[in-house]
Amino acid sequence: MTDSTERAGKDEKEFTGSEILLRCLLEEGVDVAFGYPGGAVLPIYDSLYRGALNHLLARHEQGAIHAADGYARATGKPGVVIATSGPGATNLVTGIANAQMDSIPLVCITGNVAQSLIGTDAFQEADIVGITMPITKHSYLVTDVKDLPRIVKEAFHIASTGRPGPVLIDIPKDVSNAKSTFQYPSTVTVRGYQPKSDPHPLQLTRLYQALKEAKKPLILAGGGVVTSGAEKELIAFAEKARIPVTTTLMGLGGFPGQHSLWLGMPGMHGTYAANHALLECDLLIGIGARFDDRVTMGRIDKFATGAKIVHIDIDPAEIGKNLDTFIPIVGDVKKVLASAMQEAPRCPSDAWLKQVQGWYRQYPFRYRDEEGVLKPQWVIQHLYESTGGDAVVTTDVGQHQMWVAQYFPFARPRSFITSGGLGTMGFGFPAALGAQLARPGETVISVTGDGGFQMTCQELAVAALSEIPVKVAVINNHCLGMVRQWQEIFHKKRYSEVDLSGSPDFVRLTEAYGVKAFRAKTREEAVRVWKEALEHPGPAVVDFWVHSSENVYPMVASGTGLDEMMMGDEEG
Ligand SMILES: Cc1ncc(C[n+]2csc(CCOP(=O)(O)OP(=O)(O)O)c2C)c(N)n1
Repeated sequence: MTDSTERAGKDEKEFTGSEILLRCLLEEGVDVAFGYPGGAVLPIYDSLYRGALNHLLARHEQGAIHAADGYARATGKPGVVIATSGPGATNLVTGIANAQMDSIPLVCITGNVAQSLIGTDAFQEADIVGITMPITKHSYLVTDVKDLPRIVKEAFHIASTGRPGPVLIDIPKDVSNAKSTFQYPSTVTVRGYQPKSDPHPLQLTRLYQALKEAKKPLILAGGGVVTSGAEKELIAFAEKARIPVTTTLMGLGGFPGQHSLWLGMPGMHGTYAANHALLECDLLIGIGARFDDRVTMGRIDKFATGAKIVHIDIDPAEIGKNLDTFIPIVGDVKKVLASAMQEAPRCPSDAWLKQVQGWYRQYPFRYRDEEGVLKPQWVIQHLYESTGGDAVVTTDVGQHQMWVAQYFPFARPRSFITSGGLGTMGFGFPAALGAQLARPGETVISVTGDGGFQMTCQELAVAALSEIPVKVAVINNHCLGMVRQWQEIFHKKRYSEVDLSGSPDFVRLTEAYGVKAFRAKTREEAVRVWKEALEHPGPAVVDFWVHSSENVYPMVASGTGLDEMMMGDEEG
């Protein structure tokens, strides 16, 4: 890729590469960066010394990148992370892959050894551009300080346009020390990169024709709806054409969980209504969704077999990747739906709507309520009721993540922040810190497992020091719940390495960081301490000791059809 940039103003004064980088970040309107220093980024950190840019010192680079990711998901703006060469850079790898899988805009800045040392196995040298090539949207190794402004401009542009994703900028130490004048480009053009946002009118006409013919239409809305800010257009389109909507894990909040057309989440732990609608629909409109195996179970032969597939996505590579597509519509979901809602005909779907809404009412999520037992599902319901649903919720990965998806009906986009594609334990808590910084006046709750919390709980130091008032709800079942569940169901209860005995006392651990902590073992305690935690002006952790052998239901096993749902304890 090369540039064609217009220069804005000329300033003959010379700056070091690291000062130029700082100026570029400020030009981009970056209001917070997350990171961790080291030898190769000493010049960059020196330029941050005067505090022109708000920087948060994480306690691990993985914490820094997940925080930047949480910031990006909460705002839609690129998150920025800075790490040193070698181990600092490799500690970012999980976070980069995580952002790539969920199409999250990040600009990841790494230092590298001086160019004269590259390739010599120098101290703390790692080929981070090579390592992350398959998990970034784009990456740069800066070889000349004069290229830095153009590269930063391009990096923010690429990260945040089209299908967003992480962009890496690797800056050797000699480049950050070298001097040059500074001019920030006012425009950016990257050859070979022109994401198409307007849909082809012919494909839209085909869609309208298909809508006229469909008796059992269904919308499958994914994270692309949230990314493109298309929630209003989606509501208008679904209401006008009278089509029920199921939202994937990444799409939750992209369509209101209280809307009468909503059928809940589909797939492995989805609703009966959504899964059966997928089985029976005659027109399936995938919108910013990628038909992944947590929705299809990898059984394309059993998935929406009677349906014509319409696929709307900004990324042409997604179309036809998993399913044969009858009507491909490449474009920005918001623009596509804005056109479609004007002209879409009303589907002849009354009987179908009655049927799917009946399923939704008849088969709600259920769990066995037992006297004196603190159930994790009840805790999630309580988090919802105590906030009136008015909160940004992040999760980690595991059972608690699925219970949040099931029992916390999100009304707004960007209010549910979760690691959908990579399924990264350790994501949720630092992501909540980034989200809270992005949305200071709002209640931000990090729902996490006792396993996942231990992967990044060192970031409690950041919460304490910067007084970030995140409320952490540890759904503590004393085990790696989701793995335990699979071992129970698929490995004849041969529980192997899922017992988390030896975990610290989370209350004392949290207090050691200077953060307020509570524990609840009963409902009464849960109600009382959660209220206190919410009212506490600073960060707080609540350790909910929940029933440890609870399973997430319904469940569809990988490799089986959506018609083979295990309904669980409350089977009816
Ligand atoms: C980094 C990472 N390692 C391993 C896994 C596999 N894994 C998925 S869920 C899970 C259990 C999570 O346990 P916990 O955090 O306690 O949450 P729970 O399922 O009990 O709610 C594991 C180990 C993962 N998703 N991420």
